[in-house]
Amino acid sequence: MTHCILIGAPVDEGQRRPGCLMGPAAYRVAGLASTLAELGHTVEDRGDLFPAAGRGQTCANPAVHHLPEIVAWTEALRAAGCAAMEEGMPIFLGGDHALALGTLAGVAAHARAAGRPQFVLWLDAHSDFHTIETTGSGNLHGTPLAYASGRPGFEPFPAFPAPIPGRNICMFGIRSVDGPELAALRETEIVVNDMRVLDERGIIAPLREFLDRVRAENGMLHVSLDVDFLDPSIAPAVGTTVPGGATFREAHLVCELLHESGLMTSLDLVELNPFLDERGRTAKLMVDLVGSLMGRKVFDRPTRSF
Ligand code: NNH
Ligand code: MN
Ligand code: MN
Ligand code: MN
Repeated sequence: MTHCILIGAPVDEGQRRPGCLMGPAAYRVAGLASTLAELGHTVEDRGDLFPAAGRGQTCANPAVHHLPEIVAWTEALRAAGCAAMEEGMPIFLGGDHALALGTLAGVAAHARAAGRPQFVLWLDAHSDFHTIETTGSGNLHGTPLAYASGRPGFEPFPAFPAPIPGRNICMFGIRSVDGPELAALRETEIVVNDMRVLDERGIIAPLREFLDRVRAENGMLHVSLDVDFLDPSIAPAVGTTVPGGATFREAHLVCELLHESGLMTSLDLVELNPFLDERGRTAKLMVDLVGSLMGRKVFDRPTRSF
């Protein structure tokens, strides 16, 4: 039984397609709290965060937009995330992926205080490894992993607490990487399980390799689930669809294995844009996946030790 703390983060300024601000409401309508409660968990919904006003920060890259607003979100989510880690498992209801600048900072601050290493599983079509200097779109939802890795070029943001080493970061589902991201990723030890790797090796082996390391090092594990990890045919409600995503069965398998591992300590649900959905099907699928992450299974079987 887990104490699940729902934190709404209606961030919409990290990209240019309005609608992600409706994400937290859509998860609530789709039954997230009752899904968790039916699995035997306690649920505390802390409502939606409301960040302070932006303070006018600027940067050299003219493409970047809404920088002060995203800095304010980062500060608010860092504080809320770090505090929630003391009391249970935060589930951050996005909101676009810029919210992970704050959630990663919050969980990393908590892990540092707890003396445990932080690990990150990034389920996404995109690597989100731009700095605010390299982003060509200027959309800050493409930057959180670079910030969490301690890359320079985030001066307007608070310094990241205990930058996360590349070998503690694992990407899954990647199929869209920009040139500057690729060049920077090559210099890191981040494990990039792109779609080619998943086609060749499947889900289980690469995920076990990563989870074994989390367990061996007694790590905290933050999972960041971007809707565009999923194939657009099953999850249309996202502004940045990329063909060739995870299938229904692959996505559920990831979630089931994560649950079996017992290692996940915090979760982001990001990029859902309910304005683009079809009768709530993407919101419902995301809630269904959270069900698998938190223990729903078709049939009881002995839990295999990882
Ligand atoms: N790499 C692109 C950019 O920075 C796309 C990022 N979009 C995402 N990331 N949806 O998950 O603009
Ligand atoms: Mn703690
Ligand atoms: Mn993303
Ligand atoms: Mn993405």
